[in-house]
Amino acid sequence: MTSLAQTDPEIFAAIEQERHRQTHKLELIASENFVSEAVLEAQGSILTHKYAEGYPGRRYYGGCEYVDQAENLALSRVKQLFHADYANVQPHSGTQANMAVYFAIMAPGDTIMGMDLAHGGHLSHGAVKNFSGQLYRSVTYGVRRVTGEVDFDTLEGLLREHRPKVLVAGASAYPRILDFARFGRLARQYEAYLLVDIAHIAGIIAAGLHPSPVPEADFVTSTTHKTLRGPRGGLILAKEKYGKILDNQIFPGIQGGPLMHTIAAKAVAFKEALRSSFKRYQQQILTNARTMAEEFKQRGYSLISGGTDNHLILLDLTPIDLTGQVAEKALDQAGITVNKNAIPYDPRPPMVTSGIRIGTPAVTTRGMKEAEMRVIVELIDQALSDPHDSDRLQRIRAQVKDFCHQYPLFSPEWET
Ligand code: DSN
Repeated sequence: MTSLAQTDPEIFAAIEQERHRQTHKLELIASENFVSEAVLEAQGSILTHKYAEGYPGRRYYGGCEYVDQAENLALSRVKQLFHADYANVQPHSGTQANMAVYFAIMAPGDTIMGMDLAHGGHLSHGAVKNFSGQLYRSVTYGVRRVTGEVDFDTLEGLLREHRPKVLVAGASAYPRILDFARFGRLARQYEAYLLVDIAHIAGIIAAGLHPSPVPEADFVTSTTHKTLRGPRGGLILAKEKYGKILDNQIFPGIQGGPLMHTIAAKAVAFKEALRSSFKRYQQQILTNARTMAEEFKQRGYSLISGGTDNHLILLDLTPIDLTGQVAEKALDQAGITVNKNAIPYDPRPPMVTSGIRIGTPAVTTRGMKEAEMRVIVELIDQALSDPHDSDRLQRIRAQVKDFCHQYPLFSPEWET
């Protein structure tokens, strides 16, 4: 990046420091990942120059023949990956994908029903501070206090009482399999559209290691950068009959020019996800998460739902008398990046919380396996056993740095 270093040394320095942080710290934020060099090259390419409002073959600008090729490749690959009839790869984010679906089928004041943010749901599923909770009448369901799993009995009662226009399934901090077939049956019974937001688990679904919502749902939305390991962005899948209205909602409805460099990078990521190594990669994400869960349990930690079926675990810190805020800060000082996270029925406010969320996609991309997961839990345990001892946290940080040194951000193992 010699040109950047000369033109803008401050931004160059920020990027280099971030590169150093990503390389020398343990990235355990469940929604983050590291992309391949090929994805980075497409994302950083000259396609950023091109305006292409519209869709392949029907644009509002000339000179779109090559970006059309890129978007068509992204579309055909993502449809193949998820066995979907229709796809739109233009959403800039998962929230914009959700917004396009809502605008396609709801009028302001209609009722939306999604998982409570405090129980693992997402802002764009009807949270009060999000447009989805302000434009629409929001009703939320949650998980059972004892099992930590979706409370389908209460959910059905709410469906019967409120008759929402849209039922949203999907979560940001839910460690168990989501029973999309059951969501589908309930949505049909109570005549609600079913939207499934697979942002967190898209890669696991693409690999066939979590049931797919595509046969059950009217609409499936996702981000492209979490387990799917692509560039930052969103997508929509749906039955063909909704194609025209969804296309119109994304453009000209809520977005202008699509980000063609990002769409090309999405196409590259979808190609990578169709390779056989991607299934092995997703399997390793799951094995790593289960290994961590078992290791934490053996050390006496409490896990929401008692374990995990996917890429993340949610630690309840109440029994060790720590807040998520204190734990996140201590771990950060120790070179381990996680996020504080509300646990179901959390008495503490969102900036404090009683839990932390830990995910394995990024460390798995680096080639770390079960043995490394046990080392990571040992390091976390050491840091949390005395979160105010700065000297000790600094010593752990040095250990983390040495440990990370052995693993490139993107393991060659996943390149084929
Ligand atoms: N911010 C994402 C996450 O961390 O789960 C969801 O949008």
